[in-house]
Amino acid sequence: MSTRPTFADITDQFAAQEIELPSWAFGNSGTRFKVFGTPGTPRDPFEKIADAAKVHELTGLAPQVALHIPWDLCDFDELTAHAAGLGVRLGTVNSNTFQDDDYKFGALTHEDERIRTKAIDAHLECIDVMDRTGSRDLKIWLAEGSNYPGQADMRGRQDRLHDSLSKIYDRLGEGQRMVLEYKFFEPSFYHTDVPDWGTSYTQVAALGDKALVCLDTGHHAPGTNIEFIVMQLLRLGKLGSFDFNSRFYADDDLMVGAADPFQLFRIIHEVIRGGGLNSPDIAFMLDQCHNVENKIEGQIRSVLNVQEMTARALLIDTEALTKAQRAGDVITANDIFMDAFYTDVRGDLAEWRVSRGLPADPIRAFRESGYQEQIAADRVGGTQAGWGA
Ligand code: PSV
Ligand code: MN
Ligand code: MN
Repeated sequence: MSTRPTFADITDQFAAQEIELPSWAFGNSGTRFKVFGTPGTPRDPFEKIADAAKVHELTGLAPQVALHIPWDLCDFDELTAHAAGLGVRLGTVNSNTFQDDDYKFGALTHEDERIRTKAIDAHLECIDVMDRTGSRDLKIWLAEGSNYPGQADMRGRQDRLHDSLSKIYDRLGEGQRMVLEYKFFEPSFYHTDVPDWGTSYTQVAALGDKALVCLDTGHHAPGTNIEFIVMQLLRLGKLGSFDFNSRFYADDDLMVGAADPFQLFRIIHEVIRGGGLNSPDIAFMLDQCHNVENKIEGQIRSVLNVQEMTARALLIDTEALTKAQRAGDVITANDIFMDAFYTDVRGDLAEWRVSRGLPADPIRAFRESGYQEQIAADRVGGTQAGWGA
């Protein structure tokens, strides 16, 4: 008798799925070259939240929105109420120490105590924001490093990073956490102060339980086995959050699942294997830019891609897989894995959505809703938000 789960067996598990949207995905952003503006792009954080809420309304998948400080500075009591009124919550607060001249040679690692203190204070202000919005996580991505051998004292920078992070960690309140994101290069090209999961892990492990690693799927060298890192961080209890996106070359920030759906499937398989699916301890976020595609549609497509690969990964016959693995039956083990990956769940998912009062095809529903035309007509005047505004 087959032990392969049916679609009906897995619905409860993906029904509970929540994916956090980044506020900056709704602004004009994309590349170092031309950023193409689009009519209807939000002019302030309130309009970004409204667009995010539309994604949630049509998919039921995205009840939380991450903020970026200072890009989203505003009255946070009003923003929190605005979000609640639209059926979403404010989520991860992302700090920004990469757009100020003072940070040319570093922020939390800077040799100059004045600048390092300024960078620490910027993070403490983010925690003040979290107190107001009820956000749990402070996400730290550092654009720090050097371009030339000999330019910087890598060891001293690592020590100062620890000291800076400790001061930020100490300010975290009850129930609040810090997640430290790594990235192997860019904007620095010789060395980066938090280039890999090992460095992030080392730094957060030295702080305590409230500090965890953030894994951005676009921040690895080509060919990296990302699902192995997912497995290891889950094993260590240190995976705090994902920044999902996909890449062909560098940190492309394209729609998750667009470049390599099989990689997304493999990552989610390890999430499930490690007990991380729907875990309240892991934030499943998108970190993307939409330069040429409609931004709201880009976010809808992305959350649906995550849902689709989750459903496929849940269809793996784990009992048979374990048996084949133990027996050293390589071909059968691989067949079982691939069989789930190749299962087309789109029809089942569409029916399931309808059974939950959601549109079968959320992108089509968005196009038919007239929302895009409405915001293009309404949002005239003011300055459109971009990556940095
Ligand atoms: C820059 O690489 C970056 O894409 C990081 O992934 C951050 O998470 C994001 O910007 C927002 O600060
Ligand atoms: Mn990221
Ligand atoms: Mn990135």
